[in-house]
Amino acid sequence: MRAFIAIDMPDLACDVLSKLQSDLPTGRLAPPDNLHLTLAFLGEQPVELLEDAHAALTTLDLPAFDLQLAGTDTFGGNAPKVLFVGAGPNPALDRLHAKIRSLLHGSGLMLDRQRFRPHVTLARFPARVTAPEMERLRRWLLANADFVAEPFRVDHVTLYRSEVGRGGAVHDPLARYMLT
Ligand code: 3AM
Repeated sequence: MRAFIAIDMPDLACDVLSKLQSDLPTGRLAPPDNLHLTLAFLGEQPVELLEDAHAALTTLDLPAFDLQLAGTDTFGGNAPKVLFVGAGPNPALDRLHAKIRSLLHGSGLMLDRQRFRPHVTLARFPARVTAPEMERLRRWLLANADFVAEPFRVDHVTLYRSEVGRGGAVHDPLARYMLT
């Protein structure tokens, strides 16, 4: 089963992000139901291992905190793959990320070593983005570089199953872990 752990976007954040998406000049938009901030991508794993990970995650014992989405950027440099909204510096978010990784490692799940770049993906791009599209994207990024959302409370994280099909990924929540 392909799985990941993420922070869900509350309705208000979804509305703001959908509005940002609405004037995006190019790219395949992430559906509103799929908007999330990934904390850990577990990849394809045997169900037994995911059950162990779930048991470990039930011991998650961290406080709820506020999260502010801010800024827009792309991954992929000159060949952008993903357009996203970032998050301002947030030690509580970093602690949550580190704790989840450590719980997953403790349960036997090996994760890729990657720098944590907290983000909410708004759109994905095909392998080839044409020059006019790139120019429109550049303008959009300039116009939205100072984007700042209202902070919202993060009081849980969600374990998702991700099924990749022809129409994109479908995310099914499997379990929720509360922050107190
Ligand atoms: O948070 P986003 O939507 O950017 O890109 C995938 C998505 O991230 C990412 O996991 C999230 C839920 O699918 N993802 C997919 N394959 C990945 C991989 N091999 C990956 N992240 C890291 N390594």
